[in-house]
Amino acid sequence: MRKTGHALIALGANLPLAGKPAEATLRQALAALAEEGLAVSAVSRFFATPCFPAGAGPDYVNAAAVLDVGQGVDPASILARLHAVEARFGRERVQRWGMRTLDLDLLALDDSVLPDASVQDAWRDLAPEAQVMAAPDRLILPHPRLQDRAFVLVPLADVAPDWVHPRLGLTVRQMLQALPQSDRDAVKPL
Ligand code: A4P
Ligand code: MG
Repeated sequence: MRKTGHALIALGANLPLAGKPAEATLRQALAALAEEGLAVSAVSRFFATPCFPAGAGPDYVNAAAVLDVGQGVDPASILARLHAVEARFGRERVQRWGMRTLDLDLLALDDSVLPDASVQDAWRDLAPEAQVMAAPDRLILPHPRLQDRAFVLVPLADVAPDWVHPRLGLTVRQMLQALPQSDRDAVKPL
């Protein structure tokens, strides 16, 4: 039995929606999560971050949040509700890593490793060339790219600095410390 139910999520947007800036979309999305039964217990600052891959579009606004999801919740149902909120805010999956009005990723659910340790490890260790080509067709937890990305880890450090990656044994703070200083410096509070 899982004792707690805390989901960590990443929010990102790099296109305006209905004439309003990405920042406004993130605020509306946080309110919409509550309507989906996902109680938001902490929200990071909002950050301006350079688009990855560089040149693929405008800068992003990124944030992270903690959701209280209760005991024994089905992780797939959390992702489904994140997708429902994305759909409400006009997310269109045109191109992988493409521009979007709202992207919500499930970063972690407590110390869950899904679907199992070897599959999580394989996705996490994917070569950069392969990352562009391949997208998982099932839920992978923790999110396979979270340890690589300052635009995820800097906001996450606001709300869950001591969360330990169940496969790497590192805290958010330690994963962030392992990134190049230039990556961290490029993530600027709005
Ligand atoms: N999927 C599996 N595991 C997960 C998980 N833990 N969380 C599946 C979310 N989704 C998960 O995701 C692709 C597939 O992965 C889905 O079928 C989902 O069920 P997606 O959200 O549909 O597609 P995507 O967002 O285009 O791809 P992906 O892999 O989520 O891209 P990323 O990694 O989210 O990158 N630059 C900056 N500065 N800031 C950003 O936020 N975001 C991206 C998107 C690119 N560049 C960015 C940013
Ligand atoms: Mg995504």
